[in-house]
Amino acid sequence: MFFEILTLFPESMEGYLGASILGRARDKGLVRVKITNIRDYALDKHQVTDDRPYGGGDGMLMKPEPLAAAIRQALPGRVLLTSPRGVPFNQARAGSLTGYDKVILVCGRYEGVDQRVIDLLVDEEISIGDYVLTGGELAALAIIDATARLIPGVLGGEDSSAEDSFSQGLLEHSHYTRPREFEGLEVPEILLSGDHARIRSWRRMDSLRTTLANRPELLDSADLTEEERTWARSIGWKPAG
Ligand code: 4GO
Repeated sequence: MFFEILTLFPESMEGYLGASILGRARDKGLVRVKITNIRDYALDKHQVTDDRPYGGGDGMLMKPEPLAAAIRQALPGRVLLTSPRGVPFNQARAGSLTGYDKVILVCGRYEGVDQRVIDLLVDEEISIGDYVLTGGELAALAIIDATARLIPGVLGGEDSSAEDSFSQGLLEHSHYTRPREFEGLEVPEILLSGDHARIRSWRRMDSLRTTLANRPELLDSADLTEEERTWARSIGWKPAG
């Protein structure tokens, strides 16, 4: 899969993309990343990329011509703009993006981009959460990271992402490694038992418990057995509707 990032701050991206799992995925040729400096497409002598908003107001906008030229040279591909106005990014959207050969990520700066570039060239505006960043770069990295790790071969195991948080509609169960006792806290006995059926059911209950505590709304759309629903109610879940 090929990601092309359009940014005014190319130097901010390479460190993260070159490290660890993503770096190895690139070395293996499973993921290709190109970082394009939008400023290279500003054709005036001073390579201006910003301008003042029509209608007034604070701050500057990305002017349309350099941005449109940068996007057009990257086509064909699925064009995403990272923006707090976008549709929420989630695990399902990451999964859908793996269906494209090329994803072009436009990183906004200043107060945002001229709407006509969005109307003409952007396929979807995506938000990584309800907060405002100084630029779209971190959001683009999050989208690339979440998507790339779903590509077969990028993570270690055969199907290493299958038990992630969200992939079953619930948050993931807790994890423990050695030592058996750490600062007075013991690893749950069941995990040492070697009884895989009981371990599976402990993990499922832990997952339900954590989801109820942190993201109770997820339980309403999770695929739960009648037994699990009864148990979740017994620990305080109040189903919606
Ligand atoms: C994306 C971009 C937040 C997100 C951004 C987000 N802030 N929640 N900032 O995905 C236009 C100029 C947007 C800075 C950019």
